[in-house]
Amino acid sequence: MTQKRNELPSAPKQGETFQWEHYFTRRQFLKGSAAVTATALAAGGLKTGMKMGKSAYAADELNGGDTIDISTICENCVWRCGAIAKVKDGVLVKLEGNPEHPNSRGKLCPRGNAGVKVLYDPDRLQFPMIRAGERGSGLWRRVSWDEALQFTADNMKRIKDNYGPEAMIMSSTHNLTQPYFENLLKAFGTPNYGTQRSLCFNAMTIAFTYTYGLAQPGVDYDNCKYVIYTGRNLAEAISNSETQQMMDFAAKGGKILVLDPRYTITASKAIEWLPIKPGTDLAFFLALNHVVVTEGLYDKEFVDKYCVGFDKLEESLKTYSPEWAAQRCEIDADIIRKIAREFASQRPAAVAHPNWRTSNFTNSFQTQRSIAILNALMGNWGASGGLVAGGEEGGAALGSLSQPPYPKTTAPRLDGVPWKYPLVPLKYGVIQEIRDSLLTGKPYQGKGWLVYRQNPLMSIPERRKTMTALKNLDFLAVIDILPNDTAYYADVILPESTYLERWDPIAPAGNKLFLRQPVVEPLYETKGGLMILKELGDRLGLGDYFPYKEEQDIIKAQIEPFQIDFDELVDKGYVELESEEHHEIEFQTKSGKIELNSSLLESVGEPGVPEWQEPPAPPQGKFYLLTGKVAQHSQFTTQNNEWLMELMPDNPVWINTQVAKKLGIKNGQKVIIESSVGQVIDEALVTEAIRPDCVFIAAGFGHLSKAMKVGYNIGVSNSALHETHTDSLSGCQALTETFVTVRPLSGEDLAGGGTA
Ligand SMILES: Nc1nc2c(c(=O)[nH]1)N[C@H]1C(S)=C(S)[C@@H](COP(=O)(O)OP(=O)(O)OC[C@H]3O[C@@H](n4cnc5c(=O)[nH]c(N)nc54)[C@H](O)[C@@H]3O)O[C@H]1N2
Ligand SMILES: Nc1nc2c(c(=O)[nH]1)N[C@H]1C(S)=C(S)[C@@H](COP(=O)(O)OP(=O)(O)OC[C@H]3O[C@@H](n4cnc5c(=O)[nH]c(N)nc54)[C@H](O)[C@@H]3O)O[C@H]1N2
Ligand code: SF4
Ligand SMILES: [Mo]
Repeated sequence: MTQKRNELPSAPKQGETFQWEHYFTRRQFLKGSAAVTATALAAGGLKTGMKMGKSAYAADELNGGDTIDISTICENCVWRCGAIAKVKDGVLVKLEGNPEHPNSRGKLCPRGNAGVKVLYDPDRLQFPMIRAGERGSGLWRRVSWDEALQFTADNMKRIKDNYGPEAMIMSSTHNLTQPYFENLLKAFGTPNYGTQRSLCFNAMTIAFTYTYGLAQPGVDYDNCKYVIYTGRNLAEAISNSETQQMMDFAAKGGKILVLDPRYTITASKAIEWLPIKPGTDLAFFLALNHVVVTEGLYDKEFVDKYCVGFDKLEESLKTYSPEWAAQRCEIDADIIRKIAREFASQRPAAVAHPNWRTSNFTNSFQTQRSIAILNALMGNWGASGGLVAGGEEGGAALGSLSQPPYPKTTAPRLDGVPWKYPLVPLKYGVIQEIRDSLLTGKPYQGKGWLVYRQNPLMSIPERRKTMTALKNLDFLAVIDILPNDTAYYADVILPESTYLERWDPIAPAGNKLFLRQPVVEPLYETKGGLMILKELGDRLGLGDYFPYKEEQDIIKAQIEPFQIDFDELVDKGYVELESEEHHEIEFQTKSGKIELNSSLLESVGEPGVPEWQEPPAPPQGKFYLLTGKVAQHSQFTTQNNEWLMELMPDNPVWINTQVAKKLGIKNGQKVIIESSVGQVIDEALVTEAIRPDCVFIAAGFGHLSKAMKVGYNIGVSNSALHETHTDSLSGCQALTETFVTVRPLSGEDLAGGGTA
């Protein structure tokens, strides 16, 4: 393949070996790159206290006015908002929200706006490469696509021939091409599939599935009167449309109660913020349910008609009085009683939000069960102002290309699903167990790992352990857009085109079908994921499972049942289908009803109704380590985005004012934070906005990849501190069960210091 004209003169030639971090200097790139505007960023729907800085160069580029609009879909997080790309002379100058898309409602969040910088990041992956030195040495050889794909296929075949297909692990975080990634792993014949879900929402989705038969209900905000968020921080952990709905709800005086040990921006929108003791939300909800049931405040008619197991629930709740709960969650019994009464008085327009990343404690699953049950007691399902079907559920049945059936796999899964985790769905998995299996060799030794759109080295707790596990592998391949940390330690890297340069499968949203399409010509030697997977499949002898020549073949097959004109779809970016008819209430549980008492839990020897599980608490002198999202960054990926790094350049550790005083720690001072598995040095952010027994470090920073020149070694990684705790029922990791010490950094520490 010939070199593209947009390559830097310093880029290695094909076949050349190079030291990664020595290439692609930033200054050179900026001169020749697209002009971008910082006002694009400021157009975001949220106020983030942003500064205008060096990215304001060429800010008047838009003034010419002769841009064209192309509709596509954002990929800077999993919410996938509709976006309008403003393109001038083949250069993307600005991204805006598509008013027709229900997830963006016309606005992009700061990360969505900064998508321009994803496309024009000089550090992004530019061509396929194969490792040419020790793992992690940064020595690589630039190769052709043919060589990289053949190398990947040969290694996968070698592993299959020598150890069976199950020795090959494949993992991916939710994305539009994921069904084709799953296609590859099923056709290849490995059961070992890892997703981000056990690091994220397993507790919530599994609890709601076994209660309602539905994983992720939404909220009818327009008619709702009262919402309780439990560690859900919508104002910063953004789900664009729902964040907007929450803000509107707050503005019109809707009652919001936030339970969070930290004063988040969401808490600042609430009428009541309760800095609950970490891990005790279960006690709080058991007590709410107790009051609602013992005082007869629940919707009896709804419960009789749609629920099973009320008697067992009633019996089990007897002991969980507000006084009992107050001793555990450190919220006054009177307040708990008052909240229960006020909340129930608004039913059915009263919602205990299902939340999202509920991976805090091993009792989070039972907390979520109690939350699901409280909603059932409010009779709010499908009611005005209550819970509604949403999230991953429903949607139009898209067409597909026909392909052969998959081979049968008989090997047990490395992650223990279902033999150790009988309740965890196969498509969720327990990825941290896969990592652990690589260290124990049990139930057998995994040999290869193909990672797609994921950064397990940063996102799985106990980073040092993950690093050892990766080094144990015979073969590690990564498909990404950035030189992420996992890629830096890989054997081969397959560079995907960014979401602004490629076609992906259709993304349904409400009753519309949206299209992701290239808004500019792909830069460099990158390819869309659908083509990478197909070409890999072809080389593995699995071509029949990828019966398409180009991405559009898939899209055309998907829209085939609806008689939609492809060109119209491309032009407009979406098509609207007829609204679906309203269906009768139907619960996809074993009993066909809402299971207050879960027969499924009983069938695996667990109590059918939630019981109190005492969470671990830090010993004297240690703190709960809280983690979470910030509005300016996405997970472990945007810390190389210059615009977003200007908004939030690092992640200081929050520590309570009184505690800091006692420990002799001043704001901005360097402190050393230590857990049983690692140690980091960070700056202290001394604040009243956190409980005295907690510290908080935002997720995402502290990158190990030297090829991410903006993000490398900036801030700290809390995955370096997190211990691995997993809930035996939902497989969800429990991040707040890590306890740390914090002390000022001394000269001695510096002599032997460093981060884990
Ligand atoms: N300490 C701590 N750990 C956590 C969390 C936390 O809050 N704190 N949060 C947890 C949660 S909720 C989750 S969901 C997980 C997330 O865990 P991961 O999914 O592992 O993390 P991401 O940073 O989202 O990884 C996304 C990767 O996809 C790449 N990428 C982005 N766009 C594309 C694309 O178009 N194509 C390709 N091929 N690659 C792309 C990015 O460059 C990045 O490398 O982490 C969990 N772990
Ligand atoms: N800007 C931005 N938005 C995002 C993301 C992003 O990376 N950036 N990621 C997306 C993803 S994948 C997800 S999963 C969601 C996550 O969305 P959320 O779950 O809403 O947010 P998090 O920030 O992960 O964690 C929320 C809070 O849990 C609190 N917490 C910790 N332990 C406890 C406890 O025991 N009890 C209570 N009540 N609270 C506790 C923490 O203090 C933190 O404020 O956000 C999504 N939206
Ligand atoms: S919430 Fe923000 S980052 Fe996520 S898809 Fe929407 S605009 Fe993009
Ligand atoms: Mo997540």
